[in-house]
Amino acid sequence: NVTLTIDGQKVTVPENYTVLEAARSAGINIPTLCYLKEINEVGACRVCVVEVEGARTLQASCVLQVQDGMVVKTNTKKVREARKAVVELMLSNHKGDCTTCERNNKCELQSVANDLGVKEVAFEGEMTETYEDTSSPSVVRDPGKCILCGRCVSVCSKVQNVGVLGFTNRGFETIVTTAFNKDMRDVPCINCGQCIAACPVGALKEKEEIDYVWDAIEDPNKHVVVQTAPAVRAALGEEFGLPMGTRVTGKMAAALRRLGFDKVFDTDFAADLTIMEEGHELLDRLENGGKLPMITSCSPGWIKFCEHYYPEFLDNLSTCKSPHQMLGAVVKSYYAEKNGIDPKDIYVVSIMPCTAKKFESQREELQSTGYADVDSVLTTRELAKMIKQAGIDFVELPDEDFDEVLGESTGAAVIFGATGGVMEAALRTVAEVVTGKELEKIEFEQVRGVEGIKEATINLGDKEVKVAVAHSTGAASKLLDQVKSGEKEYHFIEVMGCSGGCVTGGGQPHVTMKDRMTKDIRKERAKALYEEDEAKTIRKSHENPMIKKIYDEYFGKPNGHKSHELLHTHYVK
Ligand code: HC1
Ligand code: SF4
Repeated sequence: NVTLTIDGQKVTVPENYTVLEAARSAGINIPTLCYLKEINEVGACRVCVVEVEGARTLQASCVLQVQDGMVVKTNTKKVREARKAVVELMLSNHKGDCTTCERNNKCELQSVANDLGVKEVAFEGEMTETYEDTSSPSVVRDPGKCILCGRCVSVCSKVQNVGVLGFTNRGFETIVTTAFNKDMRDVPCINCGQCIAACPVGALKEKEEIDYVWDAIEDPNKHVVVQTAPAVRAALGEEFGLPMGTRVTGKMAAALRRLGFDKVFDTDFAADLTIMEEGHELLDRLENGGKLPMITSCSPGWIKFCEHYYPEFLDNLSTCKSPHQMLGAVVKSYYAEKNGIDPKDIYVVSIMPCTAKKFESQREELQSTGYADVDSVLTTRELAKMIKQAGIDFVELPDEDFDEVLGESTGAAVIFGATGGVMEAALRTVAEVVTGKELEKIEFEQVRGVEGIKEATINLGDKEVKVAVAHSTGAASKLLDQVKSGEKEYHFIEVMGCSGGCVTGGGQPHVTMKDRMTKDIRKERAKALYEEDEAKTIRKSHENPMIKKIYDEYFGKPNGHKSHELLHTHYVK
């Protein structure tokens, strides 16, 4: 440990701390903009400058290592003026349409400017010429709002190992863009939206689909069905001021009904269905010499990453569609037939924590009934906007249930939203199918938690099955490189495109810098899902009575003919 003095206060912290972290631990808030813990620590924006005794110039506290005996001042006239000047300069080249901006009231630039008491834009004049790129089905870029912090660039390259964003030009002309300034649609972006989550301002946002959904709801000829992903219930409450990790499943169902959806279903039902299909697919591959390791296929960012960067693993992907696509296909077949509704009149909306799901829903491979399985995908943030537009007092809503049959799910399904969850859910079912015996303990703790790559060896009767779990496509690259080189061997791998799994998907509520400093968002939100799992009476997918019913009435058996037609697909690049 080292002891330093910050604003006259003695502070003792671990020696690997920066001055910024030391100050925060002492309750002193130094503003930041370009700083993103462990991802973008570059000291570029200089909004976090402090005075250090003995140093001639102001120092960026986010990259300044603490030293024993250091004397730091964070609140002098010199510091305040320097910070203000930095922000004024940024504002002078920033499209300041705050009231109509996506990030109004959730913008880090706005709040830093406010906190510093910036009252006017000092250097108004010419602005860098830019245009909004709306070509991608998932991510919209507006460089006119970009403050060149580089957070998106670092996330895309360091965490996701994609690297389609970078700085171009010099000086005043500098912008963040793609190589050769190509449209987002034309670069190998995987649509994960992690750049959106990292952006402090409104320069990156999802492609909004709210108006299509309102139109469908208003259309008397449309039967509009909505489904919600596991991870949405763990984060939606944050948009209405509830603490991170508050589970709002019941209020969410109530809100959706009040918005006017005809049926409120749960993607979790289809997560159980996925486990039935994927579990049996794994057993079939193990027993009949199929392609191994089998790799999960529910995360569309990961699928696109595999197509672009690891095409040699395409045959390793499970042929299962992702759960929400399965549910869409089931709604437009089984549900349509049972209720005498023409599938052409059904409009399926998926509420997802993910921006890549927007791209996925438009894929040609995913239209098994002759219609798109899913018609619109809204992020958690977009759902919150609809609820606000409708004037619904979310916090005061009662808890309601999902609608019958396609709303019934188990604890195994809800943990899909956290890294390791699909693996654990699959193991709960596969273990019991193989051994014919009930598991004594259904929790597989080895695959839980936020470590980048997790491994376990599971005994299934007389078989030993080696499994691995990776989250973020960066971690997936490391794992796949080891598999490719023969260094590691597995039977079954779960990959989720985002670090932490769906709970921290690119469509989830934005998190303030203060919360980022003090909490691990991944853990807080995952906790809500594991709680819901524990609260469920049925916690294994194969025991879901409605899953049994749908196999009896419609699909026959897992991986049967009808399943293949509706629930499986093939990705060929
Ligand atoms: Fe996910 Fe999935 S878990 S991919 O992370 O398999 O988005 O939540 O809905 O489809 O069920 C996302 C979450 C989600 C699918 C399921
Ligand atoms: Fe990179 Fe993902 Fe953003 Fe695409 S969506 S630019 S892959 S971080």
